[in-house]
Order: sequence, then C-alpha cells, then structure tokens
Amino acid sequence: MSDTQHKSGYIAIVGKPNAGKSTLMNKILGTKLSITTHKAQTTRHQIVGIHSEENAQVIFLDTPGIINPKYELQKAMMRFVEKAEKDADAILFIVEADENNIPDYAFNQLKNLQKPVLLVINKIDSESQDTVEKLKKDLNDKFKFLETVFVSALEGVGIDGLMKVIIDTLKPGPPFYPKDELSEHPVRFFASELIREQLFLQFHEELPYSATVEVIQYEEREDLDYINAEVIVNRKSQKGMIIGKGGRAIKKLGTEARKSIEEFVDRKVFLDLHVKVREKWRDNPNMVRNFGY
Ligand SMILES: Nc1nc2c(ncn2[C@@H]2O[C@H](COP(=O)(O)OP(=O)(O)OP(=O)(O)O)[C@@H](O)[C@H]2O)c(=O)[nH]1
Ligand SMILES: [Mg+2]
Repeated sequence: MSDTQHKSGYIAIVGKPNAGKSTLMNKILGTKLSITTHKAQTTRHQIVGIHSEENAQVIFLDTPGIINPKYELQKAMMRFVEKAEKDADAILFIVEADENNIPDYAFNQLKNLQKPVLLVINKIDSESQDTVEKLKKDLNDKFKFLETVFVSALEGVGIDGLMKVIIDTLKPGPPFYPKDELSEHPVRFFASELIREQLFLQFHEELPYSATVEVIQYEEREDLDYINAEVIVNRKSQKGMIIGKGGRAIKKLGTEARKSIEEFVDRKVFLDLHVKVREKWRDNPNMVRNFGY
C-alpha cells in the first residue's frame, strides 16, 4: 500500500462528566493511560492517547467532562476541552445510555465547531435495546451526527466497529508519532495522575476536588524509580484529613498509589508522599497554572 493511503488524524473525546470518556480511550488503546473513577470530574487535562495500525494512526484527546465552571480550576479544565475540540479533525460525543438531559446549548456548541461529530452511546450493558434506540433517535433529531455507535467501554463491546467508523472519517496523511508510541506526556505526569486517582477513590466530598498532586522529583535509579510527590490541598483542615489518625490515611494513599505506578512503569517504585496547604489554590489563576492546568 502506498504512503498516500495511510490515514491519520486527531479525535477529541468529549461529553459530560462520568460518561466513560477515559474508560473508552483506555479500552481502545488496551492500556490504562487515563485515570478513571466512579466520581465525576476525574479527568482535568487533555490526555493524548495514540492508536496505531498498519495503515492508520488516530490520536485521541481525552478531555474533562463538560460542566459550567464555578472556580478557576474548572475554568482551566474547560479550556482543555475547547482546545481539544479546536485541534481535532473530528469529535466523539459520548453520552451515557440513560442520558435524558442534554441541554440545547450543547448541540449549539457542536454546530459551531463545524466538524464531523460521531455520537457514541456508552454503557449499553446497563440499558435495554429500546432505551438506547430511542436515545439515538432523540439525539439525532437535535443534531446531524455523522454516525451513531453503541458501545460498552467497560466490557469492550462495539469497540472494533467504532474504530472502523473513526478511521473512515480520517483523511489520508502520514503518522504524526512513531507507531510504537502510546502518549506524549512524561512519566512523572502519569505518576501524579495515579496518585490523584487514589485521592478520588479514597477520599470523599470536597477533598478530591480540592487537591492536586505535584511530582517534585522523579529519579530512575538502578533498582527502582524514586518519586517524591506532594499532595496539595486547599485548606489547612484538609491536611489532617489526608494524613489521617496516626498517619493511616496517607499511608494507605501512598501504598495504593505506589502499586498502580509500579503497574504502569512495570518497575519497583519508592514513593515519598507529603501534604502541603496552598490556601484557595483552586481559585487562584496563577497557582492553577503553576500546578499544570
Ligand atoms: N456499566 C458501565 N460503566 C462504565 C462504562 N464505561 C465507563 N463506566 C464507568 O463509568 C465511570 C466513569 O468512567 P470514566 O471513564 O472515568 O468517565 P469520564 O467520562 O472519563 O469522566 P470524567 O473524567 O470525570 O469526565 C467509571 O466508574 C467507569 O467504570 C460502561 O460501558 N458500562
Ligand atoms: Mg475522564
């Protein structure tokens, strides 16, 4: 096959919080690249995930769930969504199978993009065929989707069909990345994300939303990867919650995060974890930017 027939392009994965955007990207890539939890607003960045085949390369942009931003961090998150939509050649608009409340402005925003939009109805494992067919019809009445695909990102149903539809929409072009590359973020970014994932899994209410993680030092030593990281919280009282009675909470946080980083880097890891208070960092544009958002 000649070079001109190779296809490539950028695909932004957008939708409401918790729709399964990151789970879908991970399933396509066959790797846990983007953190996923049962809580909304897990993803805060644009996460690049590269899927390569012999004759195609799809660069996925996983994004934060679309919300009406209330504080500076959320505004930064929405800027990542806008940037991904702008950079993309086509959009995957992903909705949950039981969705019944897509506001009109969401369709207007999609119209304004003037790009091909594929509708992905996810979590079909938990709804009836009738329900998802009706949802498909209702949403297609409101916007001219290029195609509608049913999937279960969790169970891996419909993924091959979705990939075929995605590659059909791509234009001929060369690969932008080496074919064995999966992403473009440095390993310290993934380490901070995996620590943040544990914050979402182990803490409740406002705490995970008030925290961020900074990797201060990442050193690949002969026998292990040494990581020095800080959990940054919004208020003094939250520091005590992260540490817990007798240091139990931070110990559990550190242990679980270390295990998931070890799985990711496929190496032994030593994780040195501390907590720092940065009063109201979430509301402060400079601090939000300095923490990588
Ligand atoms: N039953 C079911 N659950 C799913 C499916 N896909 C994702 N989930 C679950 O939905 C929850 C949210 O998944 P994420 O992938 O983190 O969702 P997201 O859209 O990336 O969420 P944000 O990053 O917060 O915007 C997790 O608990 C997933 O396990 C699916 O196909 N079926
Ligand atoms: Mg996500």
